[in-house]
Amino acid sequence: MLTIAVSKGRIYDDALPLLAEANIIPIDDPKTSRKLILRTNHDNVQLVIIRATDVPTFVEYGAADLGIAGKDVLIEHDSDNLYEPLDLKIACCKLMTAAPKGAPNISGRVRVATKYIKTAERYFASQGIQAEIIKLYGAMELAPLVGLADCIVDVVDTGNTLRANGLEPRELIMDISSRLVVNKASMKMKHSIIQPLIDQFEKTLAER
Ligand code: PRT
Ligand code: MG
Repeated sequence: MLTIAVSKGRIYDDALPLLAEANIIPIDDPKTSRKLILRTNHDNVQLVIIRATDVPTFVEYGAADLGIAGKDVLIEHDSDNLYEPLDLKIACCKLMTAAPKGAPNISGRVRVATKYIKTAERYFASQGIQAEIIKLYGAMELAPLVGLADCIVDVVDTGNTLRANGLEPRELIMDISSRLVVNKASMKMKHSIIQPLIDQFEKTLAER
């Protein structure tokens, strides 16, 4: 059995065409089904539908052989125990700082709300800025509005969510795309199915 971990939503939507090019077609649709394991057109290939932040964990522990995860999630997960053979160039966005529109840059200690605590810590340290990082699990945009933080670190696509909440993008931390990740043991034991899959993804991406 080959198990592929993906998250519902934008990564799933962008991964479907890639999987289809490799002739992997889910039978169930996560939008209408509550199943967390999706069968595919192959008896020996299944998808597990999990939270985006859990994908590296499933793959690292071998609960899934492969996974698709955002680079934002991977750098925050921060593990050497995963192969990352391919940039799939899907679910692209930017990891940025954002602050209330027009607010002056903070000098001295800055309070930052984010779910990317390790990444934010590293970023502000690299800039020589003293930062107090406040971990949130969602709705980061709210934090500066209610005085919880001076700024946030979050992923931005169109910027509409920032604008709708009176915030503006400030510094680019990193361009983000989703990556294929592979369990190290699976890469060895299931090489004869995983390598052709990687090759097919690569071919599809090259033709795009
Ligand atoms: O939603 P959930 O809490 O389950 O988890 P998640 O937010 O980690 O998962 P999901 O599916 O929303 O995102 C999965 C991956 O998609 C992320 O890890 C990123 O690599 C990537 N990605 C690409 C994005 C976006 N674009 C994006 N726009 N992830 C989140 N967003 C958010 C953004 O922060 C904002 O709140 O979507 C909202 C709309 O963005 P704007 O800028 O277009 O308004
Ligand atoms: Mg989300």
